[in-house]
Amino acid sequence: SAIAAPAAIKLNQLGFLPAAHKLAVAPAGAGGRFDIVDAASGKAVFSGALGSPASWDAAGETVRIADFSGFAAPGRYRVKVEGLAPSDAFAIGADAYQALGAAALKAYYFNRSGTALAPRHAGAYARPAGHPDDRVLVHASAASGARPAGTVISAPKGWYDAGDYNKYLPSSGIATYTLLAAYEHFPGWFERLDVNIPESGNGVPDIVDEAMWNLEWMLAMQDPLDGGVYHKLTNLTFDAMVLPHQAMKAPRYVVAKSTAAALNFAATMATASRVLAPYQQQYPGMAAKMLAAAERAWQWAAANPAVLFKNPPDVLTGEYGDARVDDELAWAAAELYIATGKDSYYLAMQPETVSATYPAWDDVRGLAWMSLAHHRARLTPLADRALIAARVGGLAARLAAQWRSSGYRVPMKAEDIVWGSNAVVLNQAMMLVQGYRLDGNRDSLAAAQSALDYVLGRNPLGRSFVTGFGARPPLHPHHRPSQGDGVTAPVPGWVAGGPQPFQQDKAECPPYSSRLPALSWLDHVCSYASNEVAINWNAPLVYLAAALSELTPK
Ligand code: G3I
Ligand code: 9MR
Repeated sequence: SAIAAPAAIKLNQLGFLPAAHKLAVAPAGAGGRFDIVDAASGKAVFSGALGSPASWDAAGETVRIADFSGFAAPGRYRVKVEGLAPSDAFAIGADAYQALGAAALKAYYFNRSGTALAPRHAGAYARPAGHPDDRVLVHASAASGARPAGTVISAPKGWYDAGDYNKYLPSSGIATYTLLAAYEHFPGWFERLDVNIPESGNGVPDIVDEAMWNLEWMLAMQDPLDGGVYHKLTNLTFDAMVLPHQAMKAPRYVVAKSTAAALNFAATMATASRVLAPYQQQYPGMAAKMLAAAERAWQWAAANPAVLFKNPPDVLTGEYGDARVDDELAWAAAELYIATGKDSYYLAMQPETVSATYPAWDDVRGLAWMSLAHHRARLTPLADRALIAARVGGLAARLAAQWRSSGYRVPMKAEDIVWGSNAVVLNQAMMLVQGYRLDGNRDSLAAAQSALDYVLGRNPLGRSFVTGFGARPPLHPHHRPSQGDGVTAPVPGWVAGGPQPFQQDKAECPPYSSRLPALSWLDHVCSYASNEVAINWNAPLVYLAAALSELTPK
Protein backbone atom coordinates (compact mmCIF):
# COMPACT_ATOMS: atom_id res chain seq x y z
CA SER A 1 0.00 0.00 0.00
CA ALA A 2 2.90 2.39 -0.64
CA ILE A 3 2.52 5.54 -2.68
CA ALA A 4 4.68 5.83 -5.80
CA ALA A 5 6.94 8.87 -6.10
CA PRO A 6 4.89 11.85 -7.24
CA ALA A 7 4.81 12.75 -10.90
CA ALA A 8 6.91 15.77 -11.94
CA ILE A 9 3.80 17.47 -13.31
CA LYS A 10 1.42 18.29 -10.48
CA LEU A 11 -2.31 18.77 -10.74
CA ASN A 12 -5.66 18.16 -9.16
CA GLN A 13 -5.75 14.35 -9.26
CA LEU A 14 -9.52 14.21 -9.16
CA GLY A 15 -10.37 16.65 -11.92
CA PHE A 16 -12.47 19.61 -13.01
CA LEU A 17 -15.89 20.75 -14.10
CA PRO A 18 -15.94 21.44 -17.85
CA ALA A 19 -15.88 25.26 -17.64
CA ALA A 20 -13.52 25.44 -14.65
CA HIS A 21 -10.19 27.27 -14.54
CA LYS A 22 -7.69 24.42 -15.10
CA LEU A 23 -4.02 24.65 -14.21
CA ALA A 24 -1.15 22.18 -13.84
CA VAL A 25 2.36 22.89 -12.56
CA ALA A 26 5.53 21.76 -14.36
CA PRO A 27 9.16 22.09 -13.23
CA ALA A 28 10.84 25.22 -14.62
CA GLY A 29 13.55 23.25 -16.41
CA ALA A 30 11.09 21.51 -18.73
CA GLY A 31 10.30 22.33 -22.38
CA GLY A 32 8.14 25.25 -23.42
CA ARG A 33 4.91 23.51 -24.43
CA PHE A 34 2.42 21.06 -22.96
CA ASP A 35 -0.21 18.72 -24.37
CA ILE A 36 -3.42 17.37 -22.92
CA VAL A 37 -3.65 13.75 -24.04
CA ASP A 38 -6.55 11.34 -23.83
CA ALA A 39 -5.74 8.94 -20.96
CA ALA A 40 -6.83 5.83 -22.88
CA SER A 41 -5.54 6.49 -26.42
CA GLY A 42 -2.62 8.85 -25.64
CA LYS A 43 -3.85 11.09 -28.46
CA ALA A 44 -3.25 14.85 -28.00
CA VAL A 45 -6.52 16.79 -27.72
CA PHE A 46 -5.22 20.23 -26.69
CA SER A 47 -1.89 21.97 -26.51
CA GLY A 48 -0.50 25.23 -25.19
CA ALA A 49 2.57 27.16 -24.07
CA LEU A 50 3.83 26.88 -20.49
CA GLY A 51 3.82 30.18 -18.58
CA SER A 52 7.00 32.01 -17.56
CA PRO A 53 8.98 30.54 -14.67
CA ALA A 54 7.75 31.75 -11.26
CA SER A 55 8.67 30.76 -7.74
CA TRP A 56 6.89 29.95 -4.51
CA ASP A 57 9.09 30.56 -1.50
CA ALA A 58 7.06 28.14 0.66
CA ALA A 59 8.53 25.32 -1.42
CA GLY A 60 11.76 26.91 -2.62
CA GLU A 61 10.80 25.91 -6.13
CA THR A 62 10.51 27.60 -9.53
CA VAL A 63 7.79 26.25 -11.79
CA ARG A 64 5.80 26.94 -14.95
CA ILE A 65 2.03 26.83 -15.28
CA ALA A 66 0.12 24.87 -17.91
CA ASP A 67 -3.23 26.64 -18.35
CA PHE A 68 -5.76 24.46 -20.16
CA SER A 69 -8.88 26.32 -19.09
CA GLY A 70 -9.77 26.53 -22.77
CA PHE A 71 -10.24 22.75 -22.94
CA ALA A 72 -13.65 21.60 -21.67
CA ALA A 73 -14.55 18.24 -23.22
CA PRO A 74 -15.62 15.62 -20.64
CA GLY A 75 -13.27 12.64 -20.45
CA ARG A 76 -10.11 11.31 -18.80
CA TYR A 77 -6.75 12.90 -19.60
CA ARG A 78 -3.13 13.44 -18.67
CA VAL A 79 -0.85 16.45 -19.08
CA LYS A 80 2.36 15.82 -21.03
CA VAL A 81 5.52 17.93 -21.28
CA GLU A 82 8.43 16.77 -23.44
CA GLY A 83 11.12 15.09 -21.38
CA LEU A 84 8.87 14.40 -18.37
CA ALA A 85 6.71 11.45 -17.36
CA PRO A 86 3.02 12.20 -18.01
CA SER A 87 0.93 13.52 -15.12
CA ASP A 88 -1.53 11.41 -13.16
CA ALA A 89 -4.82 10.90 -15.00
CA PHE A 90 -7.66 13.29 -14.15
CA ALA A 91 -11.27 13.69 -15.23
CA ILE A 92 -13.27 16.52 -16.74
CA GLY A 93 -16.97 16.09 -16.01
CA ALA A 94 -20.11 17.79 -14.76
CA ASP A 95 -20.14 15.68 -11.59
CA ALA A 96 -16.44 16.23 -10.75
CA TYR A 97 -17.02 16.96 -7.05
CA GLN A 98 -20.19 15.03 -6.24
CA ALA A 99 -18.43 12.03 -4.68
CA LEU A 100 -15.89 14.27 -2.96
CA GLY A 101 -18.57 16.41 -1.32
CA ALA A 102 -20.52 13.33 -0.28
CA ALA A 103 -17.46 11.67 1.29
CA ALA A 104 -16.31 14.85 3.03
CA LEU A 105 -19.77 15.11 4.60
CA LYS A 106 -19.99 11.40 5.39
CA ALA A 107 -16.71 11.75 7.32
CA TYR A 108 -18.73 13.48 10.08
CA TYR A 109 -21.01 10.48 10.37
CA PHE A 110 -17.95 8.25 10.73
CA ASN A 111 -16.78 10.47 13.62
CA ARG A 112 -20.08 10.37 15.52
CA SER A 113 -19.62 9.92 19.26
CA GLY A 114 -21.89 7.75 21.37
CA THR A 115 -23.40 5.57 18.69
CA ALA A 116 -22.72 2.36 16.83
CA LEU A 117 -22.12 2.68 13.09
CA ALA A 118 -24.16 0.00 11.31
CA PRO A 119 -22.73 -1.91 8.32
CA ARG A 120 -25.53 -0.61 6.06
CA HIS A 121 -24.32 2.94 6.63
CA ALA A 122 -20.64 2.43 7.41
CA GLY A 123 -19.65 -0.61 5.34
CA ALA A 124 -16.17 -1.82 6.33
CA TYR A 125 -15.97 1.04 8.86
CA ALA A 126 -18.90 -0.24 10.94
CA ARG A 127 -18.05 -0.23 14.65
CA PRO A 128 -19.65 -0.52 18.09
CA ALA A 129 -20.59 2.56 20.09
CA GLY A 130 -18.12 4.27 22.41
CA HIS A 131 -18.05 7.31 24.68
CA PRO A 132 -21.79 7.44 25.53
CA ASP A 133 -21.20 10.64 27.55
CA ASP A 134 -24.50 10.21 29.36
CA ARG A 135 -22.69 10.34 32.71
CA VAL A 136 -20.09 13.09 32.52
CA LEU A 137 -18.62 14.84 35.56
CA VAL A 138 -18.46 18.59 36.08
CA HIS A 139 -14.74 19.31 36.50
CA ALA A 140 -13.63 21.51 39.39
CA SER A 141 -12.76 24.22 36.85
CA ALA A 142 -16.40 24.27 35.71
CA ALA A 143 -18.11 24.14 39.11
CA SER A 144 -20.81 26.73 39.67
CA GLY A 145 -23.98 27.25 41.70
CA ALA A 146 -26.16 24.18 41.68
CA ARG A 147 -23.56 22.24 39.67
CA PRO A 148 -20.63 21.73 42.06
CA ALA A 149 -17.57 19.70 41.04
CA GLY A 150 -18.47 16.06 40.53
CA THR A 151 -22.07 16.74 39.48
CA VAL A 152 -23.11 14.16 36.89
CA ILE A 153 -24.56 15.57 33.68
CA SER A 154 -25.50 14.05 30.33
CA ALA A 155 -24.01 15.40 27.08
CA PRO A 156 -24.15 12.59 24.52
CA LYS A 157 -23.77 12.63 20.73
CA GLY A 158 -21.62 15.21 18.93
CA TRP A 159 -18.66 14.46 16.70
CA TYR A 160 -15.25 13.44 17.91
CA ASP A 161 -13.11 16.47 17.25
CA ALA A 162 -10.48 14.96 15.05
CA GLY A 163 -8.10 12.04 15.38
CA ASP A 164 -8.86 12.17 19.11
CA TYR A 165 -12.09 11.33 20.93
CA ASN A 166 -12.75 14.55 22.80
CA LYS A 167 -15.33 17.21 21.96
CA TYR A 168 -14.48 20.92 21.99
CA LEU A 169 -16.67 24.00 21.51
CA PRO A 170 -14.30 26.16 19.41
CA SER A 171 -13.77 23.62 16.63
CA SER A 172 -17.40 22.47 16.84
CA GLY A 173 -18.73 25.99 16.37
CA ILE A 174 -16.87 26.82 13.18
CA ALA A 175 -17.31 23.30 11.76
CA THR A 176 -21.05 23.17 12.33
CA TYR A 177 -21.54 26.73 11.12
CA THR A 178 -19.62 26.05 7.92
CA LEU A 179 -21.79 23.01 7.12
CA LEU A 180 -24.95 25.03 7.84
CA ALA A 181 -23.67 27.89 5.68
CA ALA A 182 -22.92 25.46 2.86
CA TYR A 183 -26.55 24.40 3.03
CA GLU A 184 -27.86 27.99 3.32
CA HIS A 185 -25.84 29.03 0.25
CA PHE A 186 -26.37 25.95 -1.95
CA PRO A 187 -29.61 24.30 -0.78
CA GLY A 188 -30.37 22.63 -4.11
CA TRP A 189 -27.04 20.79 -4.23
CA PHE A 190 -27.49 19.41 -0.74
CA GLU A 191 -31.14 18.51 -1.23
CA ARG A 192 -29.90 16.16 -3.96
CA LEU A 193 -27.03 14.76 -1.85
CA ASP A 194 -27.94 11.50 -0.07
CA VAL A 195 -24.97 10.24 1.96
CA ASN A 196 -26.71 7.21 3.50
CA ILE A 197 -26.88 8.08 7.18
CA PRO A 198 -29.53 6.73 9.57
CA GLU A 199 -31.67 9.86 9.09
CA SER A 200 -31.54 9.80 5.26
CA GLY A 201 -35.00 10.02 3.74
CA ASN A 202 -36.62 11.83 6.68
CA GLY A 203 -37.43 14.92 4.60
CA VAL A 204 -34.48 16.89 5.98
CA PRO A 205 -31.32 17.22 3.87
CA ASP A 206 -28.59 14.89 5.15
CA ILE A 207 -26.24 17.80 5.80
CA VAL A 208 -28.78 19.33 8.21
CA ASP A 209 -29.42 16.00 9.95
CA GLU A 210 -25.67 15.48 10.30
CA ALA A 211 -25.24 18.98 11.75
CA MET A 212 -28.07 18.18 14.20
CA TRP A 213 -26.04 15.30 15.61
CA ASN A 214 -23.48 17.82 16.82
CA LEU A 215 -25.94 20.60 17.64
CA GLU A 216 -27.75 18.33 20.10
CA TRP A 217 -24.47 17.80 21.91
CA MET A 218 -23.69 21.50 21.86
CA LEU A 219 -27.07 22.27 23.45
CA ALA A 220 -26.17 19.94 26.31
CA MET A 221 -22.92 21.88 26.87
CA GLN A 222 -24.90 24.90 28.10
CA ASP A 223 -25.46 25.16 31.83
CA PRO A 224 -29.25 25.65 32.03
CA LEU A 225 -28.82 27.56 35.27
CA ASP A 226 -26.77 30.47 33.99
CA GLY A 227 -26.51 30.14 30.18
CA GLY A 228 -22.73 29.65 30.29
CA VAL A 229 -21.16 27.04 28.01
CA TYR A 230 -18.44 24.54 28.88
CA HIS A 231 -15.35 24.82 26.69
CA LYS A 232 -14.92 21.09 26.18
CA LEU A 233 -16.01 17.57 27.10
CA THR A 234 -12.93 15.44 27.48
CA ASN A 235 -10.86 12.70 29.02
CA LEU A 236 -8.07 13.92 31.28
CA THR A 237 -5.55 12.42 28.82
CA PHE A 238 -5.74 11.32 25.17
CA ASP A 239 -7.06 7.84 24.38
CA ALA A 240 -4.82 5.20 22.79
CA MET A 241 -4.97 4.64 19.01
CA VAL A 242 -7.92 2.23 19.29
CA LEU A 243 -11.58 2.18 18.27
CA PRO A 244 -14.04 4.14 20.46
CA HIS A 245 -15.45 1.09 22.27
CA GLN A 246 -11.89 -0.01 23.18
CA ALA A 247 -10.94 3.38 24.61
CA MET A 248 -10.30 3.89 28.31
CA LYS A 249 -13.36 3.88 30.55
CA ALA A 250 -12.06 6.58 32.89
CA PRO A 251 -14.52 9.38 33.68
CA ARG A 252 -14.98 12.20 31.18
CA TYR A 253 -15.47 15.79 32.24
CA VAL A 254 -16.95 19.07 31.13
CA VAL A 255 -14.21 21.62 31.71
CA ALA A 256 -14.39 25.36 32.44
CA LYS A 257 -16.93 27.71 30.92
CA SER A 258 -15.30 30.28 28.65
CA THR A 259 -16.26 33.43 26.80
CA ALA A 260 -15.08 31.88 23.55
CA ALA A 261 -17.31 28.83 24.09
CA ALA A 262 -20.37 30.95 24.91
CA LEU A 263 -19.92 33.15 21.83
CA ASN A 264 -19.16 30.22 19.54
CA PHE A 265 -22.30 28.57 20.85
CA ALA A 266 -24.39 31.71 20.39
CA ALA A 267 -23.24 32.20 16.80
CA THR A 268 -23.75 28.56 15.84
CA MET A 269 -27.16 28.21 17.53
CA ALA A 270 -28.41 31.45 15.96
CA THR A 271 -27.36 30.14 12.54
CA ALA A 272 -28.92 26.76 13.23
CA SER A 273 -32.21 28.34 14.33
CA ARG A 274 -32.54 29.83 10.82
CA VAL A 275 -31.75 26.55 9.09
CA LEU A 276 -33.96 24.40 11.33
CA ALA A 277 -37.01 26.66 11.13
CA PRO A 278 -38.65 24.81 8.18
CA TYR A 279 -38.25 21.39 9.84
CA GLN A 280 -40.82 21.68 12.63
CA GLN A 281 -42.20 18.22 11.92
CA GLN A 282 -38.87 16.40 12.25
CA TYR A 283 -37.40 18.67 14.94
CA PRO A 284 -40.39 20.16 16.80
CA GLY A 285 -39.63 23.34 18.71
CA MET A 286 -35.94 23.08 17.86
CA ALA A 287 -35.47 26.41 16.05
CA ALA A 288 -37.05 28.41 18.88
CA LYS A 289 -35.11 26.47 21.50
CA MET A 290 -31.84 27.16 19.68
CA LEU A 291 -32.48 30.87 19.35
CA ALA A 292 -33.37 31.17 23.03
CA ALA A 293 -30.22 29.21 23.96
CA ALA A 294 -28.14 31.49 21.72
CA GLU A 295 -29.46 34.64 23.38
CA ARG A 296 -28.83 33.22 26.87
CA ALA A 297 -25.23 32.35 25.93
CA TRP A 298 -24.79 35.85 24.54
CA GLN A 299 -25.99 37.31 27.83
CA TRP A 300 -23.58 35.11 29.79
CA ALA A 301 -20.73 36.33 27.58
CA ALA A 302 -21.82 39.95 28.08
CA ALA A 303 -21.55 39.44 31.84
CA ASN A 304 -18.31 37.43 31.50
CA PRO A 305 -16.50 39.11 28.60
CA ALA A 306 -12.94 37.95 29.26
CA VAL A 307 -12.98 34.41 30.61
CA LEU A 308 -10.12 32.98 28.54
CA PHE A 309 -9.70 29.22 28.52
CA LYS A 310 -6.58 27.47 29.79
CA ASN A 311 -6.28 23.76 30.43
CA PRO A 312 -6.41 23.06 34.18
CA PRO A 313 -3.20 21.29 35.27
CA ASP A 314 -4.80 17.83 35.34
CA VAL A 315 -6.37 18.14 31.84
CA LEU A 316 -3.88 17.28 29.10
CA THR A 317 -6.06 17.14 25.98
CA GLY A 318 -6.46 19.74 23.22
CA GLU A 319 -6.64 23.26 24.59
CA TYR A 320 -8.09 25.47 21.89
CA GLY A 321 -7.06 28.40 24.05
CA ASP A 322 -7.67 31.71 22.37
CA ALA A 323 -6.18 34.96 23.60
CA ARG A 324 -8.71 37.12 21.74
CA VAL A 325 -12.49 36.92 21.77
CA ASP A 326 -13.36 40.12 19.90
CA ASP A 327 -13.74 38.06 16.72
CA GLU A 328 -16.09 35.57 18.44
CA LEU A 329 -18.09 38.53 19.73
CA ALA A 330 -18.43 40.05 16.26
CA TRP A 331 -19.48 36.72 14.80
CA ALA A 332 -22.09 35.98 17.49
CA ALA A 333 -23.46 39.51 17.19
CA ALA A 334 -23.79 39.18 13.41
CA GLU A 335 -25.58 35.83 13.58
CA LEU A 336 -27.95 37.00 16.31
CA TYR A 337 -28.68 40.14 14.29
CA ILE A 338 -29.50 38.09 11.20
CA ALA A 339 -31.60 35.59 13.17
CA THR A 340 -33.58 38.14 15.23
CA GLY A 341 -33.53 41.35 13.18
CA LYS A 342 -32.67 43.23 16.39
CA ASP A 343 -30.57 46.31 15.64
CA SER A 344 -28.97 46.09 19.09
CA TYR A 345 -26.96 43.09 17.89
CA TYR A 346 -25.77 44.95 14.80
CA LEU A 347 -24.60 47.81 17.02
CA ALA A 348 -22.90 45.35 19.39
CA MET A 349 -20.87 44.00 16.50
CA GLN A 350 -19.32 47.47 15.92
CA PRO A 351 -18.88 46.50 12.26
CA GLU A 352 -16.67 49.44 11.30
CA THR A 353 -14.03 48.16 13.77
CA VAL A 354 -14.10 44.59 12.43
CA SER A 355 -11.75 43.67 9.59
CA ALA A 356 -12.19 40.65 7.31
CA THR A 357 -9.75 37.73 7.53
CA TYR A 358 -9.98 34.13 6.36
CA PRO A 359 -11.53 31.99 9.08
CA ALA A 360 -9.83 29.58 11.46
CA TRP A 361 -10.99 28.18 14.82
CA ASP A 362 -9.24 31.04 16.65
CA ASP A 363 -10.24 33.82 14.21
CA VAL A 364 -13.90 33.71 13.23
CA ARG A 365 -14.58 37.32 12.27
CA GLY A 366 -14.68 36.41 8.57
CA LEU A 367 -17.75 34.26 9.30
CA ALA A 368 -19.63 37.38 10.42
CA TRP A 369 -18.94 39.06 7.07
CA MET A 370 -19.78 35.89 5.17
CA SER A 371 -23.20 35.64 6.84
CA LEU A 372 -23.97 39.35 6.52
CA ALA A 373 -23.09 39.22 2.82
CA HIS A 374 -25.29 36.18 2.19
CA HIS A 375 -28.28 37.70 4.02
CA ARG A 376 -27.72 41.29 2.86
CA ALA A 377 -31.07 41.59 1.06
CA ARG A 378 -33.07 40.98 4.24
CA LEU A 379 -31.10 42.97 6.81
CA THR A 380 -32.68 45.95 8.58
CA PRO A 381 -32.00 49.44 7.15
CA LEU A 382 -29.29 49.99 9.78
CA ALA A 383 -26.88 47.57 8.08
CA ASP A 384 -24.12 49.25 6.09
CA ARG A 385 -24.31 47.29 2.85
CA ALA A 386 -21.40 49.16 1.28
CA LEU A 387 -19.21 48.20 4.24
CA ILE A 388 -20.21 44.54 3.93
CA ALA A 389 -19.35 44.55 0.22
CA ALA A 390 -16.06 46.35 0.87
CA ARG A 391 -14.96 43.89 3.58
CA VAL A 392 -15.82 40.75 1.61
CA GLY A 393 -14.62 42.15 -1.71
CA GLY A 394 -11.42 43.52 -0.18
CA LEU A 395 -10.46 40.18 1.38
CA ALA A 396 -11.20 38.31 -1.85
CA ALA A 397 -9.13 40.83 -3.85
CA ARG A 398 -6.14 40.43 -1.49
CA LEU A 399 -6.33 36.64 -1.72
CA ALA A 400 -6.72 36.73 -5.50
CA ALA A 401 -3.66 39.00 -5.80
CA GLN A 402 -1.65 36.55 -3.70
CA TRP A 403 -2.90 33.70 -5.90
CA ARG A 404 -1.85 35.51 -9.08
CA SER A 405 1.66 36.20 -7.81
CA SER A 406 2.53 32.75 -6.44
CA GLY A 407 4.37 30.23 -8.62
CA TYR A 408 2.00 27.43 -7.63
CA ARG A 409 -0.98 29.79 -8.08
CA VAL A 410 -2.33 29.37 -4.56
CA PRO A 411 -3.76 32.08 -2.29
CA MET A 412 -1.60 30.87 0.64
CA LYS A 413 1.56 32.74 1.67
CA ALA A 414 4.47 30.89 3.28
CA GLU A 415 3.61 32.36 6.68
CA ASP A 416 0.01 31.10 6.42
CA ILE A 417 1.35 27.55 6.54
CA VAL A 418 0.59 26.53 10.14
CA TRP A 419 -0.96 23.49 11.86
CA GLY A 420 -3.98 22.68 9.68
CA SER A 421 -2.57 24.42 6.58
CA ASN A 422 -4.87 22.55 4.22
CA ALA A 423 -7.80 24.14 6.00
CA VAL A 424 -6.08 27.52 5.75
CA VAL A 425 -6.12 27.29 1.98
CA LEU A 426 -9.66 25.85 1.91
CA ASN A 427 -10.95 28.64 4.15
CA GLN A 428 -9.21 31.19 1.95
CA ALA A 429 -11.10 29.61 -0.95
CA MET A 430 -14.37 29.84 0.94
CA MET A 431 -13.84 33.60 1.32
CA LEU A 432 -12.87 33.93 -2.34
CA VAL A 433 -16.20 32.29 -3.12
CA GLN A 434 -17.95 34.95 -1.00
CA GLY A 435 -16.24 37.61 -3.10
CA TYR A 436 -17.33 35.92 -6.31
CA ARG A 437 -20.92 35.61 -5.08
CA LEU A 438 -20.98 39.36 -4.42
CA ASP A 439 -19.23 40.83 -7.46
CA GLY A 440 -18.85 38.02 -10.00
CA ASN A 441 -15.09 38.58 -10.40
CA ARG A 442 -13.88 35.46 -12.24
CA ASP A 443 -10.41 35.68 -10.67
CA SER A 444 -11.96 34.98 -7.28
CA LEU A 445 -13.60 31.81 -8.57
CA ALA A 446 -10.41 30.74 -10.34
CA ALA A 447 -8.38 31.25 -7.16
CA ALA A 448 -10.89 29.22 -5.16
CA GLN A 449 -10.61 26.43 -7.73
CA SER A 450 -6.84 26.61 -7.38
CA ALA A 451 -7.10 26.14 -3.62
CA LEU A 452 -9.08 22.94 -4.12
CA ASP A 453 -6.54 21.87 -6.75
CA TYR A 454 -3.77 22.38 -4.18
CA VAL A 455 -5.45 20.09 -1.67
CA LEU A 456 -6.10 17.46 -4.37
CA GLY A 457 -2.54 17.27 -5.69
CA ARG A 458 -1.34 20.50 -7.30
CA ASN A 459 1.15 21.08 -4.49
CA PRO A 460 4.92 20.67 -4.12
CA LEU A 461 4.53 17.17 -2.65
CA GLY A 462 2.31 16.02 -5.51
CA ARG A 463 -0.03 14.38 -3.01
CA SER A 464 -3.76 14.51 -2.70
CA PHE A 465 -4.44 15.35 0.95
CA VAL A 466 -7.94 13.82 1.00
CA THR A 467 -8.24 10.19 2.11
CA GLY A 468 -9.67 7.98 -0.62
CA PHE A 469 -9.42 10.62 -3.39
CA GLY A 470 -6.84 11.09 -6.13
CA ALA A 471 -3.93 8.90 -7.22
CA ARG A 472 -1.76 9.58 -4.13
CA PRO A 473 -3.95 10.17 -1.08
CA PRO A 474 -2.83 10.03 2.58
CA LEU A 475 -2.71 6.43 3.79
CA HIS A 476 -1.79 6.92 7.44
CA PRO A 477 -3.69 9.84 9.01
CA HIS A 478 -3.44 10.48 12.75
CA HIS A 479 -7.01 9.28 13.25
CA ARG A 480 -7.78 6.76 15.96
CA PRO A 481 -10.60 4.96 14.09
CA SER A 482 -8.49 4.63 10.92
CA GLN A 483 -5.60 3.26 12.95
CA GLY A 484 -7.63 1.02 15.25
CA ASP A 485 -10.11 -0.58 12.86
CA GLY A 486 -7.88 -3.14 11.13
CA VAL A 487 -9.04 -1.93 7.71
CA THR A 488 -6.08 -1.07 5.46
CA ALA A 489 -7.59 2.02 3.86
CA PRO A 490 -8.19 4.97 6.19
CA VAL A 491 -11.74 6.25 6.66
CA PRO A 492 -12.43 8.14 3.40
CA GLY A 493 -13.33 11.78 2.86
CA TRP A 494 -10.99 13.38 5.42
CA VAL A 495 -8.57 16.16 4.57
CA ALA A 496 -5.26 15.77 6.42
CA GLY A 497 -4.02 18.80 8.37
CA GLY A 498 -1.19 19.30 5.92
CA PRO A 499 2.40 20.50 5.75
CA GLN A 500 3.67 23.07 8.26
CA PRO A 501 7.24 23.75 9.34
CA PHE A 502 7.01 23.70 13.14
CA GLN A 503 7.03 19.88 13.48
CA GLN A 504 5.65 19.85 17.04
CA ASP A 505 5.52 16.03 16.83
CA LYS A 506 9.09 15.46 15.68
CA ALA A 507 10.18 13.76 18.92
CA GLU A 508 7.62 11.04 18.25
CA CYS A 509 8.08 10.66 14.48
CA PRO A 510 10.70 9.54 11.96
CA PRO A 511 12.62 12.52 10.56
CA TYR A 512 10.77 14.89 8.25
CA SER A 513 12.48 15.17 4.87
CA SER A 514 12.23 18.97 4.68
CA ARG A 515 11.69 22.02 6.85
CA LEU A 516 10.31 24.11 4.00
CA PRO A 517 6.74 25.07 4.94
CA ALA A 518 4.98 23.38 2.00
CA LEU A 519 7.16 20.24 2.15
CA SER A 520 7.15 19.60 5.89
CA TRP A 521 4.64 16.75 6.05
CA LEU A 522 4.65 13.08 7.05
CA ASP A 523 2.13 10.54 5.84
CA HIS A 524 2.61 8.74 9.13
CA VAL A 525 0.18 8.01 11.93
CA CYS A 526 2.60 9.58 14.42
CA SER A 527 2.18 12.97 12.85
CA TYR A 528 -0.55 14.78 14.75
CA ALA A 529 1.04 18.08 13.72
CA SER A 530 0.77 17.44 9.97
CA ASN A 531 -1.41 14.41 9.32
CA GLU A 532 -4.31 14.55 11.77
CA VAL A 533 -7.85 15.14 10.53
CA ALA A 534 -10.36 17.50 12.19
CA ILE A 535 -14.03 18.46 11.93
CA ASN A 536 -13.18 22.14 11.46
CA TRP A 537 -10.81 21.35 8.60
CA ASN A 538 -13.27 19.15 6.65
CA ALA A 539 -16.10 21.67 6.64
CA PRO A 540 -14.60 24.08 4.08
CA LEU A 541 -13.96 21.05 1.85
CA VAL A 542 -17.67 20.23 1.97
CA TYR A 543 -18.43 23.89 1.30
CA LEU A 544 -16.10 24.09 -1.70
CA ALA A 545 -17.29 20.87 -3.33
CA ALA A 546 -20.79 22.35 -3.38
CA ALA A 547 -19.73 25.91 -4.22
CA LEU A 548 -17.58 25.01 -7.21
CA SER A 549 -20.20 22.56 -8.47
CA GLU A 550 -22.93 25.20 -8.28
CA LEU A 551 -20.99 28.35 -9.27
CA THR A 552 -18.76 27.14 -12.10
CA PRO A 553 -20.58 28.24 -15.26
CA LYS A 554 -22.36 25.34 -16.98
O1 G3I B 1 -0.12 31.12 14.10
C1 G3I B 1 1.12 30.84 14.77
C2 G3I B 1 2.28 31.42 13.99
O2 G3I B 1 2.15 32.82 13.93
C3 G3I B 1 3.57 30.99 14.67
O3 G3I B 1 4.64 31.49 13.93
C4 G3I B 1 3.62 29.49 14.75
C5 G3I B 1 4.88 28.97 15.46
O4 G3I B 1 4.77 28.88 16.83
O5 G3I B 1 2.51 29.01 15.45
C6 G3I B 1 1.27 29.35 14.91
O6 G3I B 1 0.29 28.89 15.81
C7 G3I B 1 0.00 27.54 15.83
C8 G3I B 1 -1.51 27.41 15.79
O7 G3I B 1 -1.86 26.09 15.89
C9 G3I B 1 -2.10 27.97 14.49
O8 G3I B 1 -3.50 27.80 14.49
C10 G3I B 1 0.57 26.88 17.06
O9 G3I B 1 1.97 26.84 17.01
C11 G3I B 1 0.05 25.48 17.16
O10 G3I B 1 0.49 24.88 18.36
C12 G3I B 1 -1.45 25.47 17.10
O11 G3I B 1 -1.86 24.18 16.97
C13 G3I B 1 -3.16 23.81 17.36
C14 G3I B 1 -3.05 22.41 17.93
O12 G3I B 1 -4.31 21.91 18.22
C15 G3I B 1 -2.20 22.34 19.19
O13 G3I B 1 -2.79 23.03 20.22
C16 G3I B 1 -4.06 23.80 16.12
O14 G3I B 1 -4.33 25.13 15.70
C17 G3I B 1 -5.35 23.09 16.41
O15 G3I B 1 -6.06 22.93 15.19
C18 G3I B 1 -5.08 21.74 17.04
O16 G3I B 1 -6.29 21.16 17.38
C19 G3I B 1 -6.23 19.82 17.83
C20 G3I B 1 -6.86 19.79 19.21
O17 G3I B 1 -6.04 20.49 20.12
C21 G3I B 1 -7.10 18.37 19.69
N1 G3I B 1 -7.82 17.60 18.71
C22 G3I B 1 -7.16 17.56 17.43
C23 G3I B 1 -6.98 18.94 16.84
C24 G3I B 1 -6.32 18.92 15.48
O18 G3I B 1 -4.97 18.61 15.51
O1 9MR C 1 -3.27 12.32 19.60
C1 9MR C 1 -3.29 13.68 19.99
C2 9MR C 1 -3.90 14.53 18.91
O2 9MR C 1 -5.21 14.14 18.67
C3 9MR C 1 -3.76 16.00 19.27
O3 9MR C 1 -4.19 16.82 18.23
C4 9MR C 1 -2.32 16.32 19.58
C5 9MR C 1 -2.10 17.77 19.98
O4 9MR C 1 -2.80 18.13 21.09
O5 9MR C 1 -1.85 15.50 20.61
C6 9MR C 1 -1.91 14.13 20.28
O6 9MR C 1 -1.48 13.40 21.37
C7 9MR C 1 -0.09 13.32 21.52
C8 9MR C 1 0.36 14.14 22.70
O7 9MR C 1 0.08 15.51 22.50
C9 9MR C 1 1.84 13.92 22.94
N1 9MR C 1 2.13 12.50 23.08
C10 9MR C 1 1.72 11.68 21.96
C11 9MR C 1 0.26 11.84 21.63
C12 9MR C 1 -0.09 11.13 20.30
O8 9MR C 1 0.14 9.82 20.31
